[in-house]
Amino acid sequence: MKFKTLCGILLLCVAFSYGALAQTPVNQIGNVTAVKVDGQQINLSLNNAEAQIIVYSANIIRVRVDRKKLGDDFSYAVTGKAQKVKTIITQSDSSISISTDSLKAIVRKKPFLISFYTVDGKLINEDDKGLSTSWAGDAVTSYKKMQDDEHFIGLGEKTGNLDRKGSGYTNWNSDVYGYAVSADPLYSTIPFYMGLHHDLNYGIFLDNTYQSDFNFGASNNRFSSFGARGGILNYYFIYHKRVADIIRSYTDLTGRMPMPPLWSLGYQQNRYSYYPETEVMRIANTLREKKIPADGITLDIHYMDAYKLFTWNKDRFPNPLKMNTELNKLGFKTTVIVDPGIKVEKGAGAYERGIRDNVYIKYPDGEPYTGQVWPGWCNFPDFTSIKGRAWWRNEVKFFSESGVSGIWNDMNEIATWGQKMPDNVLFDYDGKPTSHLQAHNVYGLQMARSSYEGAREQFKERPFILTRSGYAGLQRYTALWTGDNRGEDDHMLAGVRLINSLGLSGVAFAGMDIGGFTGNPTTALYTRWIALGAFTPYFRNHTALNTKAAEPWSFGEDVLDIARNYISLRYQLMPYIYAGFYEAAQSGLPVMRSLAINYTHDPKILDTQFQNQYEFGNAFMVAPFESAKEFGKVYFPAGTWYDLYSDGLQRGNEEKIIQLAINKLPVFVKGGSIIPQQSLVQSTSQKPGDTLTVHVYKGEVSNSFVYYEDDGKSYAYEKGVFYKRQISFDPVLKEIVFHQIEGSYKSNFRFLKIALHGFGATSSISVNQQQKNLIDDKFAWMGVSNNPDLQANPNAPESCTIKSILIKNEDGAITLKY
Ligand code: NBV
Repeated sequence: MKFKTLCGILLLCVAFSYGALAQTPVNQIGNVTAVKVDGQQINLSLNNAEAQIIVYSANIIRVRVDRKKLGDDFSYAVTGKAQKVKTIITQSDSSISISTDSLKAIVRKKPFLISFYTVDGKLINEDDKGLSTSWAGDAVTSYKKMQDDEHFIGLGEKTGNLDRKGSGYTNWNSDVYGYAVSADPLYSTIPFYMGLHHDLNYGIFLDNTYQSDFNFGASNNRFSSFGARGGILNYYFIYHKRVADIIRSYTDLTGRMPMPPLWSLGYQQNRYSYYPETEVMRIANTLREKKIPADGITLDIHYMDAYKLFTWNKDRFPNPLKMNTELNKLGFKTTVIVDPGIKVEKGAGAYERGIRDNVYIKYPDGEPYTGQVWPGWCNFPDFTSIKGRAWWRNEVKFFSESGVSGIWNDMNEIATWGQKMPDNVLFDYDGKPTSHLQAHNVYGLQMARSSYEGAREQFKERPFILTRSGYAGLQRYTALWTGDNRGEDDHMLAGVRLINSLGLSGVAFAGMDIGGFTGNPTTALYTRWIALGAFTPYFRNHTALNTKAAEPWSFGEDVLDIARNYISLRYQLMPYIYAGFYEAAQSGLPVMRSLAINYTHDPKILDTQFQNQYEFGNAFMVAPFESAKEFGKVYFPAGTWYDLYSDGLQRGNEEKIIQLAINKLPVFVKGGSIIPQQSLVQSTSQKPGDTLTVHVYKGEVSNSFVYYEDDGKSYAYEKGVFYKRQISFDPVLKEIVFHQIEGSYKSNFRFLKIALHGFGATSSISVNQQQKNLIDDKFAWMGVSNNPDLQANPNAPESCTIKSILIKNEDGAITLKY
């Protein structure tokens, strides 16, 4: 071979291998090459990317990284603005240090690595030194070193264990009819989780709407990682000592729920589908006749004319306004289902208005995307566009004109037959046109937002909005339920974990189909599930087409008794539950709380045998078990615990095997708890009696409870028309104090009955310094003693003995000393 030819071949080989190198399958972020500090923000140039580190608040540091120039900021999730806080930024050749009063980040320059520390130097979280941040194709991933004994919780609507260690998850909103208890992904995306190790807790929120992937040491023993298949790496690192504060900061970023209408916390009766009108009225009347308190009736797709949105089937529902008004008189509110698919039908009102306003999502050639779903071939509104949302808000008028009070957003993943929406469908994305790949995971959120905003404009009272699909921040507009579960034991327990995980991820108002959507639960399972449902935030019984009847009277008299007991209990606890929702609206803390919130570093709570236990508000601990079990092992975390029914005392930090009975859901009350209870009503539209019973359970540590009332339906509370009062218990000072009232609303209750549990022989108490005698009382949370309307109920659990006193509910502070 000639020398020249040889050189040529050699050159070619070198060029080829360089080319291959330049396109290595994984591209690392590289070294920091330039640093520019701009107030609380640091702009970094890197070999292969650009980055920004932004101090968002004393406890939140945001990281943005892109291979291109970092563009404008836009988020459907984040509404919280960066705050001005004291920030100290120093630099050396090798690193940059960023400190606030609560958190410190160190950026190493060669290569780029970020680690987070407490102010006293404890390592909270760090990039994996070798892996850092990299791209594989368009997918960007941040790799964090797995710390010793690190555990992970949250990530929204995700199946699996409370402790996510060893698992990996994908976020791509999916319609998963009758899903398996291990299925992933489900319907919604909340890319926020918390890591726990060495008494340190942190949160990471990856705000990227492309398909995202999380790995918590699944098939690897080196790292936890998060990333997305497109877009930029954009995450918020949150540090606080307490999980509750991390959730507060996360909801500072993504918003909190508004106060729900009180009726939406009552029992909701549902099936796919109740029709015609006579059947709806039969259900409503039967609930009243059988004295099962209820507030909601939900209409599934058969209320529509051939499933066409914004229509009523006039044969089945000749006069919806009249029917809904009658239901209102009986104390029921109506919620109707909506799907995003608008039938393509020349001349049809809503469809034509959508064409006129140019609201439908389109292919790149300008043809609307047409997919098949219930009504046939449909177009789909672009809820990511201002005009799409405006059109929907206006269409929602149809429901206010029909006397509807709630909107249930279904199929908004988007679900179509075939479940394969093409990638090349275009969305406005609020003026930043993008493909389905980026818009998919926010479609449900934007639909729920449009329904909420429409209802807020059109409805006279606070609306109830429910969604199946969503993205981080959905709590600002809507409640969420966990879709098409099955009538099986492991679904009931998986549902508990799903709701708990949603609660850890900012969504306080969540529920599952009680009784299971597909299939038929056994009688025992149905009974257990409906009792449990009374201790979930959104309490709805729902079942699919072609399943057996699942109303509380469908499983025999005993089940009816038990269902009535627990639903009645929920209504008596309404003041307590409403206060729980107020707390969620104020701080983001969920109503249904994984034990990881209050007992974060007690290793037992992550143990799979105890992971389904949860707190409902701050007072109750619920221990759910499979329906066929006769005995169950309960873990009692630190503190003193009372059996709800007998007041039997139980020390904390102990495991105990308890006997299970079908008429008794295992529920325990934490020592120190304060629980307001009202008289039984059949609907939240009924006024309870004028005495509020306030239960106080003696405990070893002080506690306080924020009692809250408002009218339960208008927006007046936003202008201070509420009644709020802190109630505290102090075992050292031996006092119970009702503090000054805040707000201008007048309480429903003229009297307070103080019910003391576990106060032993105490026979008198001073009320604002006047000594009064206590009365010995028999008390049961449910059953005959609280419900004179009912015959003696053989399924009522036992009663206990308490001490009580009746006092006037005065506006000034009331101090009781025992
Ligand atoms: O609208 C019918 C159902 C509804 O009952 C269910 O709750 C949703 O999750 N919907 C799904 C449509 C498909 C059911 C096969």
